Amino acid sequence: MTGEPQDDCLFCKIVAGQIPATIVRETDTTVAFRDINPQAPTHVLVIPKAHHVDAAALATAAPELAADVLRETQVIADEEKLDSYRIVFNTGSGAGQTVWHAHAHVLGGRGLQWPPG
Ligand code: IU
Repeated sequence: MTGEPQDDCLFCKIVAGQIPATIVRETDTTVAFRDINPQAPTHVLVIPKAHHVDAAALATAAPELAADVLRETQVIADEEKLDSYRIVFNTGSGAGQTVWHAHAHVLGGRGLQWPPG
């Protein structure tokens, strides 16, 4: 069920402290940690603690929680002293989503091309 921890979800396991991650910030509702395969000098993932499969499901089921995630991306950008950065929610396998727990990528610290690949 949406919002409930899922036994087979890696990000739910990070939230539960069952698998390691380099956590940079935590709030009552969100966790931010460094991506294990960074695509930029700063590459942090911000996730809701509650399980929602993607950004669309999160925005529909829990818009205030979606706002918490977005707010945290701003805090990360400030803490990482990023003047320019990109917030990405890959949504669906065709867009490159590989982990089915909503997450925002915060990418910065280098020039970023547009359009993305
Ligand atoms: P995607 O948008 O679903 O493709 O992003 C998933 C990201 O999660 C990807 O950048 C992975 O490198 C990252 N990641 C991680 O940081 N830690 C993990 O244990 C796993 C994936 I699994």
